[in-house]
Amino acid sequence: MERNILEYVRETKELLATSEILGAQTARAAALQEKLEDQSITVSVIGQFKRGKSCLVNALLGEDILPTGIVPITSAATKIRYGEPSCSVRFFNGVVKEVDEAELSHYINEQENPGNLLGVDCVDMTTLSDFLKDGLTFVDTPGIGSYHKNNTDAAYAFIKESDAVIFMLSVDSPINEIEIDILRNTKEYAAKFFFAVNKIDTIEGPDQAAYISYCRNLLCTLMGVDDVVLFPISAKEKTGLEELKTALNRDLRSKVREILEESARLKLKDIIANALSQIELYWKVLLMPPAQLRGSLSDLKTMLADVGEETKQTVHELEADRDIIIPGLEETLKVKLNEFKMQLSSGVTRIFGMDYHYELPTLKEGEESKGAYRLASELGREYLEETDALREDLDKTINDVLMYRNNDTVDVVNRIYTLNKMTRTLKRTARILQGVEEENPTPSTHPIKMTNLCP
Ligand SMILES: Nc1nc2c(ncn2[C@@H]2O[C@H](COP(=O)(O)OP(=O)(O)OP(=O)(O)O)[C@@H](O)[C@H]2O)c(=O)[nH]1
Ligand SMILES: [Mg+2]
Repeated sequence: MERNILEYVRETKELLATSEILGAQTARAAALQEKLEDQSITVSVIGQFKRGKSCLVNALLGEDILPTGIVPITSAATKIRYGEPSCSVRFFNGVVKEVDEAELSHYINEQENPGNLLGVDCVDMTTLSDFLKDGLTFVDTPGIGSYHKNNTDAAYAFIKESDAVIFMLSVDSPINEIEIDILRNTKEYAAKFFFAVNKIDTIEGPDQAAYISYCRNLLCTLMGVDDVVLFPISAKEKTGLEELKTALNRDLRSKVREILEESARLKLKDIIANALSQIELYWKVLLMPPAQLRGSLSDLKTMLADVGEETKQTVHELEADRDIIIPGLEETLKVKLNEFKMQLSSGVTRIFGMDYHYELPTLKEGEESKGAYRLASELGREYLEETDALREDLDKTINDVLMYRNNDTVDVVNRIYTLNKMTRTLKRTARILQGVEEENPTPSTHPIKMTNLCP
């Protein structure tokens, strides 16, 4: 590509930001732009459950940071960067809690936090391991394919963020369907692969050679290449790690730019594909038969009324303590407001099949309120006002969407025109990213016909 991938990411982000329905993809494009500007590489260890991923991360860092075990363990991704030791848990509701490293297991161990009841999104850690120097972010992901589906979902969600991947196999089970599926999926997002075959300490020389040769042949077929390098290791006995480290140092640190560009190209393609399907869904809502639309609108009104009632109930309970100052109440209500936004988003997705996201502010748990202490009744009233504003905002947005159906106004035609223009630009960028379209073709001489406005 002649133009820099960063330019495409920036342009796409600006284009997506002009539409009120593409908030989630705009946020992804913004994060991608930031990552490219920072030149930081994310390397994830991924694979089926119990392959020894967490053991490998501990061994590479030279510290037993992550919980490991014989039963399914890791339930959330842990991102580890270079820096003075720190550890914080990020929850889905936007709360970030600083924790002691020794407490980590309480949050990301399937056995201690079953089904991720605590709602942990991921963990951010920093440690002074030399291996992490030069902007490398190392990630331990949950195991895929165990009975605990939440771990599989969390791992797949994280694969999208990886630039390079250590794909973890193990000699105790030959490559299976689940692993083939993980590999197929990861190829869509990651630019560089390292294949590690773990638990090599459990088999003898001739069996090792036969196993490695079998894996190599199969991986060549799956990756569509003539050769792949495999790293036989024992994360437990700490053997074979130097070879893997040398390859990681050589291939990652010296090729940061190439890897990031290739990874950004794959990710931008995915962002565009998601944005296009979002626009398609939007059209579906617009073209819904009137009876179905009436049903969906009435479901929306019911949903908004229900959440409104719940909020009133919460505030009513606070009113009982109206003249009391309750420590920590302000923070609790901020968390509740984030949860309220998540509730509205999932309601719209359920009713209209349209992805809808509010930005969730990151909240530090237990942070001392800077201002004076406030009465419970005062905070309750503010909370009610904010949730009412959110409900009205959602009602208005959906009504704006319906305005598209009113064929009389010039405004409607303009908006449809803009959406179509956006669709064409996104499709063209996707084709350039795939290398099937020139970057600077001669401009089309055909004017756009108003009769071609609908996709
Ligand atoms: N013999 C042997 N056992 C290992 C090796 N590496 C890991 N194990 C064992 O394999 C089990 C699983 O290790 P983990 O690191 O928890 O595996 P994981 O892939 O992170 O597991 P999940 O997070 O549940 O997906 C533990 O009992 C480890 O002691 C190895 O190289 N050799
Ligand atoms: Mg693990």
